[in-house]
Amino acid sequence: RKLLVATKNRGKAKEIKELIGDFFDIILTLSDFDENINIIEDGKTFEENALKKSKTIYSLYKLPTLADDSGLEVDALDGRPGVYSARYAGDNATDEEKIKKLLEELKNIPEEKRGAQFVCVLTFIDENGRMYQTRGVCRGKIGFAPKGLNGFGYDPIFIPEGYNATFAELESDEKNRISHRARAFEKLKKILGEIYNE
Ligand code: ITT
Repeated sequence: RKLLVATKNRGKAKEIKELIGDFFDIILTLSDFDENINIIEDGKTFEENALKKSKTIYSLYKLPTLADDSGLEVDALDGRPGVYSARYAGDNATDEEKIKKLLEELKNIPEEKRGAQFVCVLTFIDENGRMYQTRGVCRGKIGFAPKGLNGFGYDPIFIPEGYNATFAELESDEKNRISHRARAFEKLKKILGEIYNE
């Protein structure tokens, strides 16, 4: 069985492959099968954007399709950057530039007000065009300087609740036990188990 994953983000793609389990024999991401497609993510919610990405790819290929729309919601910024997390510092900005901009915006915010959460919404469309959506959240806080080399995106400044280390300081197995993406996958895997009777 084949799965198409509607993502161009390599950090995300790696985690998706680690988290999805044994339901699919072949997992392809956009860089494998459609590297030039450009899906405009203009939705106001993670749900809208994940649906748009998965629908676009499903309608072209009619194969099981998964999309992940995710982002970081910072309490002191009323939930920003949220759905704009990828483009927060401009369209072609690096992760380092995004992190720098966020730390600058939060420079006068004390530790107790630096709460934040990562959100991940997964949309799966099966071979018959049925759509399923799950959401996972991971609470934590924003550190004062980037730490760690693992992961991607905002991982070097996100300290998950109950830890004294950033996501980028955790081993990928550990992040994959507690992350927003892990939680969304726990729910999705129950659904996949029912669909595919495993
Ligand atoms: P695709 O749409 O191609 O999947 P993208 O990077 O544009 O890739 P999103 O629109 O969902 O994906 O943006 C999510 C952004 O939120 C992503 O670029 C990261 O900066 C951030 N993000 C999401 N999950 C993250 C995680 O687990 N760790 C760190 N940053 C994360």
